[in-house]
Amino acid sequence: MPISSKHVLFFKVLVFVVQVSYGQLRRVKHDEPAAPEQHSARHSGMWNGSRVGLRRACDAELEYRLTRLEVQVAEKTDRLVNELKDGNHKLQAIELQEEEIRNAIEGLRSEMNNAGGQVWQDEQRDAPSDKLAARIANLEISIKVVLAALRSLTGDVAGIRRNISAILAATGALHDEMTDLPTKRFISQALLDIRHGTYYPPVSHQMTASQQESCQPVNPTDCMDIRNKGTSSSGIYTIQPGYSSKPFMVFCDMEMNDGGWTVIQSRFNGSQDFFLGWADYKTGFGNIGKEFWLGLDHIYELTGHLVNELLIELEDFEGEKRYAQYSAFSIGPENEGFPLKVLGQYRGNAGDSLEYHAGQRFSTKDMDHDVWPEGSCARAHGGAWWYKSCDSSNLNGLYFTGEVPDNFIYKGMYWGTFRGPEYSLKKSRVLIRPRKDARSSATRERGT
Ligand SMILES: [Ca+2]
Repeated sequence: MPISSKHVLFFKVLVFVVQVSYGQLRRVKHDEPAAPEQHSARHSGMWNGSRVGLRRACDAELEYRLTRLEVQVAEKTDRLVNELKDGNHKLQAIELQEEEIRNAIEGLRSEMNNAGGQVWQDEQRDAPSDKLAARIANLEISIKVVLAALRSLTGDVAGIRRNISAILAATGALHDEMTDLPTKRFISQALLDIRHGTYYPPVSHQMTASQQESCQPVNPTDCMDIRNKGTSSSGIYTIQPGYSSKPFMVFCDMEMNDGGWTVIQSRFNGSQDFFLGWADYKTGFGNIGKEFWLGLDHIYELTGHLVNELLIELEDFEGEKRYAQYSAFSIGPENEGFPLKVLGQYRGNAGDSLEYHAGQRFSTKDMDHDVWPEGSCARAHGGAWWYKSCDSSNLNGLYFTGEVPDNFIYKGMYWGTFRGPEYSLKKSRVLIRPRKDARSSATRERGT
């Protein structure tokens, strides 16, 4: 049976109860004073006795109807709770019924009060009437409880309705996304079309600018990669190491010692200021074709996941050239302070003035990572390097022309084992290239 008709039936029962009670009480009220003889003639003939009997009959009738009403309210409560759980589409009907029940009960109570008041006025209050009044009060409390429960359930249903709306919205968005996803069959067909040169991306699968970029010819990963592909002239090239998010330009030396070297530092005339801060050393500065520092970010991208060789070329103002080569070189990421993580075996003729710095973090004049607690090596020695406490080389130091004044010892661009800290060199170049054995593991990483 549909909910609305059940409620209508209940309402009709209530109205019937109200009408019957009202009619009964009206008769009690009107008959009593107006026709005592008639009344007594129809019944026992004793006026006093008939008044008492009538009141008792009235109480009995009220008690019977109250009992029915109590049972019905109790049943109705259970049914309403169950039906509310069925779904919120019934909510409106229940809200309407709530109002009707309230009105019916209110009408019944007011009639009973009027009638009861009249009877009690005539007869003074006695025990049965008090009992009836108590039951009416209880009934009223029960109805209030039902109404409160209804309101609470109404709130729950409204919350559930909001949740369902949110879920429906999310489901709709998911469905939209799913319809935008290419199917396996679509991808297979597109690959076939690409192979036959007949592929045109549909509008919904147009590539973004960055996706189109990734379809451009792949950049070489470093200068060795360029040399391996047959280029043998030194110069500026664009590379993109495997762990770099975007390509950048470097100077490649393709002649020195079989070539394939990426230059990470170059100085030869002092035109570029090297006494700079962390941000500059991180991102790089200078002119790639002249004097420059490639940048710790790029050096990390080139060496952080692929062990390189390191080559340092030096020249003094007398034209004397020396070199220091290390079999392995790798630095760590910025959050570790770009440490000189790996420094392999030295060979060359400049002497080993870097071993002292192995394992140290990079320091600049505004970023003190050295192990000299009292001061800043970078500020004291006018450079930026993997200072310890402090240095045996300082290739990013101040640019002088040869011998430095006493108060500038250690502050020049020096290499301790070549001309010592009192002499500032003319030229310095720092170059890297992947170790031959590292290349094969790197190509495996790239899946080529
Ligand atoms: Ca310090």
